Amino acid sequence: MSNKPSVVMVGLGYIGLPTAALIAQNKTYVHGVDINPSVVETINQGKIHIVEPELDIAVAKAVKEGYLKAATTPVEASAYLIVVPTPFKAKNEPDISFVESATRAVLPLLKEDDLYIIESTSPVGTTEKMMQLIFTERPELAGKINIAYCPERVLPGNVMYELVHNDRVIGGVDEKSTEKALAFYREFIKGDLHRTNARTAEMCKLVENSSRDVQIAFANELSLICDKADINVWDLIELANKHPRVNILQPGCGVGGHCIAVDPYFIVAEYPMESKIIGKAREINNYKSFWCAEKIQTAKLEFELKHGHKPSIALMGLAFKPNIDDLRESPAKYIAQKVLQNANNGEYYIVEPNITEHNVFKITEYKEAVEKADIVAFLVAHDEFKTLELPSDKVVLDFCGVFK
Ligand code: SAJ
Repeated sequence: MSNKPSVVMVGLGYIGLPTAALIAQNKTYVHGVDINPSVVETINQGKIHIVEPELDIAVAKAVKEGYLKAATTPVEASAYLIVVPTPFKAKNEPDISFVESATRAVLPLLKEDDLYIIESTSPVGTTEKMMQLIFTERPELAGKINIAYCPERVLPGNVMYELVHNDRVIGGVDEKSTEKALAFYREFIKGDLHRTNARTAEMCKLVENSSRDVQIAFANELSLICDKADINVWDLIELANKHPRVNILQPGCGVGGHCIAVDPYFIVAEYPMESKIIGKAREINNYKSFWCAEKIQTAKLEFELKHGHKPSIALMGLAFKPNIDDLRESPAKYIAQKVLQNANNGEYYIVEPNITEHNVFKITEYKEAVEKADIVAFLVAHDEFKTLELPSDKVVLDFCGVFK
């Protein structure tokens, strides 16, 4: 068997690396590309630079058996996958410059019949734009290569399972491209593969995450209303969800992570007049974090008025959601920063059981923090917190339903 790579994976991050490992597990040679030399070096040693269950084993095996190799530049292959970040610029506008530079890097290597797939979350029309770029630079390839968009939909923390078992939406720029991309994914994905065009596939990814954002915004809005109405929002939602066609999500400190708090802006930036609910949901979810910080501030002042001295405060959780160590775009982190800005010599205990240290926050063990603090504010519903026994003299602010 020749060990010529048949797949080039551009971008070895949270999605690119697991996907590369999965393809390599299938005994297909994968050449991974990343601009960061230390990432390349780590992977070539059979190690990983991100936290994701089971990924370490898969990468170690793929590298050891010679099916996965990393480098800073691409080589010739028959399929090219673009799995790079699409951040946003000022004014929440999507920035597709990484997709473009990844495309330019593989452009000289493309040949007739090759497959070029974008997986990066992208604004609608990006795949067509990249097709134009490819055909402008390589006019002899027009209509002769297969170009498609296929978003991933895996949940951080469960990536290795979901990559294989989730359904996928595959949209080519023409039917032949869709079929070729479908045949490619069928080799390693057990979920159903659904055919569409590139624009619909791009919008589908954005809509999935916007839908979740809008639903969480509804729950967060209810939490604000219930706070004024003196109603327990958790009880309310549980009761409303007894209706056979109602399924309200859970309120929290806001929405974090690299996906749900970002992707809706890709729609709003392009279609501002039409995407009223999607834009408003972003505002509500962002406001919820601000509101939580204000609530802590108010509790602090009330305590001082009542007791004549400043309270000590425990901030419970920094991650962007329960039971992970990922602090990216975390509302809890935002709240902690905001509260500490107004710290005014008060005593604070910052808790995050899933990390041991942080370059800004001094981390305190969670039981110790609860014991020492007068005010305990729950920002993330980590499992460890649920069994805590809280003495009745503590002021408890449960923003995320730890004790619902
Ligand atoms: N959250 C709530 N209330 C809820 C559910 C979530 O406040 O009822 C908050 C979480 O605490 C967190 C944020 O929402 O701050 C996002 O968490 P999440 O678990 O909903 O989603 P992510 O960001 O980990 O992953 C999402 C998933 N998308 C959907 O569920 C529609 C995942 O399938 C996508 O692959 C991923 O985004 C992505 O990469 O786009």
